[in-house]
Amino acid sequence: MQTNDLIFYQIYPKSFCDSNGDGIGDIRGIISKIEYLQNLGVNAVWLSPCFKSPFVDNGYDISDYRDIDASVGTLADLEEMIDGFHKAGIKIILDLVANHTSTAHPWFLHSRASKDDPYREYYIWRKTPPNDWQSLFGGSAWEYDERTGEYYLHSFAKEQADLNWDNPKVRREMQDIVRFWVEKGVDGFRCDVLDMISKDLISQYNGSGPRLHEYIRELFAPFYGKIFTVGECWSSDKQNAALFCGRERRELTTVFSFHHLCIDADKFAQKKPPLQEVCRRIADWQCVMQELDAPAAVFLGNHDQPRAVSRFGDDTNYRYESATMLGGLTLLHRGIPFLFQGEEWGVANSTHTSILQFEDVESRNYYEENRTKLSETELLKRLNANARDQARRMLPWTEQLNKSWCSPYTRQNEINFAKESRAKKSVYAFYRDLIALRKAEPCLTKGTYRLKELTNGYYAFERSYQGERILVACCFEKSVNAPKTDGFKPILSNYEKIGKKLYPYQLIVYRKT
Ligand code: TEU
Ligand code: CA
Repeated sequence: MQTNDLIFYQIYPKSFCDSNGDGIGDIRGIISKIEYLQNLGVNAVWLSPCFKSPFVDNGYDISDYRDIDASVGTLADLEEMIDGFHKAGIKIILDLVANHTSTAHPWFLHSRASKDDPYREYYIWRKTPPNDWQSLFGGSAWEYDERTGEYYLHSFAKEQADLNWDNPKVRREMQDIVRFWVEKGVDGFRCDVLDMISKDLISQYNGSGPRLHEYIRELFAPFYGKIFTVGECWSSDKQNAALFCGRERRELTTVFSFHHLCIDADKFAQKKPPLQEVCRRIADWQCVMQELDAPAAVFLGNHDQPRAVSRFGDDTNYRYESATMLGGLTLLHRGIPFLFQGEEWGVANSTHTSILQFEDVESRNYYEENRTKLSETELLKRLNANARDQARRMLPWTEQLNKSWCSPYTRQNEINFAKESRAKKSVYAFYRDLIALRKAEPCLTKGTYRLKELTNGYYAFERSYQGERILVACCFEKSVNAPKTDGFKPILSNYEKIGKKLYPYQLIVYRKT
């Protein structure tokens, strides 16, 4: 599959667009926005899970992989959506949650019923916990189940039981699910925590087990080269990137790597990361993937991250400038850009004043675990800055707050699509320009990447292809002297003025032929 020219847009179905006013985004809502996405210029969509689910982890706890949750629509709606995307020239990939199922999945109901059930070995049961692994959402990863007096492994919420991939039946089930959706016409998958499917229970670390690569290859073998696959692999680094993405490996199209988002180890306590360090890590990853001749997945946000403009930019004084500069980082690098819904309007974090306004299981657990250790003010500050809820609030299409399954976005009056689309100067308009530029310049889709300069004031990189060169300069928080640009002519900037200095969060794209 040709991947050079892909530009992805991630849709979080429950919060994207609500077509029937019940407060929950739905598939018919997505269908109604296909034209919007076409106008924006993206040509691929990643849809977060909308399968049958108790929604303990917002759909990442699946109870039926082949059906759609009634709260968001029907299978027929989804088929219509796939068709609609394809007619609009947009590829569509689904979320494949292979590491765990909901404990409401029939496999698990069988598995927990008795030790002799044929489904027992679908999950990971032990008489006593063989390690002290922690759930990523807090507490032990082992849950005691009274029915059979054993513990099962759950890397995430206790309602998300980890599958036993060492059981060949489980591997076959997952491959059948992949086949089911490929036959329905989907173009590929974003694979949830894929590097966790193989485990070594006596190791300290949950994931990256000894049979990981064998399982990935086996899962996609019948489809390799025909579908697009991006693995969410928190373990991916310089050393192992080749194992996931090396062409000869026949594993994945690309991986999401997270180094640039994990500068501070403590997720909730992290402060604004230095842009120089963020860009250094992006640049490093560009080089790693270029060396492999594989596309890098380029992104600054997703449904697990706070809003990029609030985290990396300045959503108060320079919201337009910083949101557009960050858009440049996502859309001008080598590889495949992934935009997260609302990013193209500069949607920022909102500020909430009570834990009840945070719905996410990770946020709630964090609050519970820390409420005796930290003050209420500190806890809310941390949640407002770093909770996943920030990415998951209903998308503000208009000024009006509509009914919403979660606590509403607090800046809707000021930041919304209606306003963005009316304004001459808007984040949205600039995103469209960036996307159009990317599509018009083979240098941006096919060109090589080179780090030109990285200082504590700005980042500059160059792309080049068949004698054409594009230079991108991104200024950080403060105005600094512009880099040398001999022979290059500016072709796009988020400021009208282009001078000897770069202004705060200024982005300038230059060309030389
Ligand atoms: O995320 C994996 C994951 O490791 C994150 O949950 C991460 O620990 C967290 O966001 C850090 O704050 C994937 C999905 O993207 C996420 O939405 C799911 O909750 C998780 O897997 C379980 O399926
Ligand atoms: Ca709805």
